[in-house]
Amino acid sequence: MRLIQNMCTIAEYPAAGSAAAAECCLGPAGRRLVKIAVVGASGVGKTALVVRFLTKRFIGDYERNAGNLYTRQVQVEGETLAIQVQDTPGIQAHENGLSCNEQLNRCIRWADAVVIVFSITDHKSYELIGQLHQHVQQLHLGTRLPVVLVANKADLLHIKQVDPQLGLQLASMLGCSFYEVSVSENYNGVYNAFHVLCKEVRHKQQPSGTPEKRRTSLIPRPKSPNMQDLKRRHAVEAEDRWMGPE
Ligand SMILES: Nc1nc2c(ncn2[C@@H]2O[C@H](COP(=O)(O)OP(=O)(O)OP(=O)(O)O)[C@@H](O)[C@H]2O)c(=O)[nH]1
Ligand SMILES: [Mg+2]
Repeated sequence: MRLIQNMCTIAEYPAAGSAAAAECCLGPAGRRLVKIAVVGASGVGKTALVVRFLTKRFIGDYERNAGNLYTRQVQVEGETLAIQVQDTPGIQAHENGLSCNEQLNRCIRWADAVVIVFSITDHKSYELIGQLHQHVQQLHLGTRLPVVLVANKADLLHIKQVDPQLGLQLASMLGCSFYEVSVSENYNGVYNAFHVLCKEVRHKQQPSGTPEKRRTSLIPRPKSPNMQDLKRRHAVEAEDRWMGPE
């Protein structure tokens, strides 16, 4: 996947049912659009992750609870896609459930794929993953939503509260991909997490061997004679001509 420069920031993601949301599958210039929401507890590095993915840079100090929508073009498997990444405010777990307001729910419903982030330095952020994953799935009932679980701050092993191995186990239990990353120190893991999501969405939107593809391969093409055919035909015709008079 290759990122194409020219990022723009939009203050609000389109509300469900709005004209912008209706264009859900097509981005600028009619490109296939992939919409990704990044969710997780407060302070786990959601904004840092999004900024790192889009700019390759780690700044270290980010606006808290930012809810920006970033638009960018990316290349995935040879196709240029329009990608929208929605950063979200931190979620907290309460006794009676998660603190997901309607705006956040709208954002999760809007998304084609979700990145769920926790920090290995914050056990509470890990504890709410199960509930959060369930909540995300409930908002997408009837579809298999591509989800990636990201364990961030891998550079802070000396103050870890969660063994990254637990993240891997949890991801396989939830049936999603898992990436242990350090947004501050390593770009590759961040890139891979988004790349795998874009690929999954792309395959979901256009599964390989779609009727369109199969139809073209099933239509018998008129055979154009190759050189050997032509030589053979020419030889037979010459023979016929030569044999003819006899
Ligand atoms: N050491 C280290 N610090 C990180 C890493 N990722 C993020 N941080 C720091 O963690 C803090 C929180 O990062 P944010 O990106 O603001 O976290 P957030 O999840 O967006 O937080 P909210 O918007 O408040 O929900 C910042 O001080 C970041 O610099 C990392 O991989 N390693
Ligand atoms: Mg943030």
